Amino acid sequence: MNAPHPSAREREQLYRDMDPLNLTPLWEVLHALVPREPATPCVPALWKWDTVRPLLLRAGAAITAEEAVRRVLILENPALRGQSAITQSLYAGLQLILPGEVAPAHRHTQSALRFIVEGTGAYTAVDGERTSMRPGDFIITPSWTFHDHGSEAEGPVVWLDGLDIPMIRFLDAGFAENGAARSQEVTRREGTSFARYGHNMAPVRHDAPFGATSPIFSYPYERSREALERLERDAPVDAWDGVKLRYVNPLTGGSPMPTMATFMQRLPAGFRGRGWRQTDGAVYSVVEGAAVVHLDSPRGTQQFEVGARDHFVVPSWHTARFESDAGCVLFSYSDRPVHQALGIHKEERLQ
Ligand code: 1HN
Repeated sequence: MNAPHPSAREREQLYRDMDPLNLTPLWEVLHALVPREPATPCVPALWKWDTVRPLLLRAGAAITAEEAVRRVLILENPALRGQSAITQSLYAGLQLILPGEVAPAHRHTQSALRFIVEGTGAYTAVDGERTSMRPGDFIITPSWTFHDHGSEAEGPVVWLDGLDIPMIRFLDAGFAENGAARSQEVTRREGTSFARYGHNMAPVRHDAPFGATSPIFSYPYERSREALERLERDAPVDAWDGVKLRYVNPLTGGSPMPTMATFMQRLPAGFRGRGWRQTDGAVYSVVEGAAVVHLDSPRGTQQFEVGARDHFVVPSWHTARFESDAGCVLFSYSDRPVHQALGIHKEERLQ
């Protein structure tokens, strides 16, 4: 090898001299700091229900909900192992609760969503009000509200937990505390919040009880499904998304949680979607039916064949396209509200 150019040798000495002072030259890292376009380290990933479910049930035999506090298998992005993250900003896990169990009350700064995957008859209690869980229901735990879960079901109940854990960790802004009792005392009958806020009406003299988070804890699948079915029948189908609706905070029209947006969409039978990409990486739970997800990025092309209760992640700025022969319903969540609050959200739809 040739001897380094004098200026190169000088530079290396300069770097060595500044290093102990915790100084480093910007020009060596500038390109990576300000990429021409998003270059996420996250990779697409798929968790098939058939392979995850037996492990969840084994976890049910290995530890009680009480001992685990939350009996969850974390869906870790293969490129972010050890970070409890499915994207750079989002956490995802599958939680199991068995008949008679209680996951004890606590609260934390992190916002959580639950999307029910299997089983009926478990409940979550938020701020003294219980909500029953049914497959396809989308349920919210607002930041800093006490919550506990319990099950009076016949069999296992599993839901997807979506939290903004990596985001709150990044901001070093997390607090948590345990509740005084294992299960919260019930102070409002089930359905009270839904009656107050869930019918395109709102109490005349109530402020937002949970600040920036929706006052509705549960968005039942029955209603989302009905809306999607009607729109598939009676309105134009979008060439990229099929029929896609976003869940809203009824008091603001914005996302149900300040850090996470949630969506449900229906791909009609025979759907051949066009490609799109967006800056918000998204986590998907397949509710019904089956689809093929085509993914493209500079790293390559992939296809996921997905069916009911499978989970997958579409990272930031990866081009995705959906196809479905039999029809499919997809739930998804992302950090889009944060992108929008910062004025940096970007979406491209390919023709
Ligand atoms: C949590 O509180 C729940 O309440 C689930 O069910 C998953 C992951 C990390 C931190 C808190 C729950 C969680 C969590």
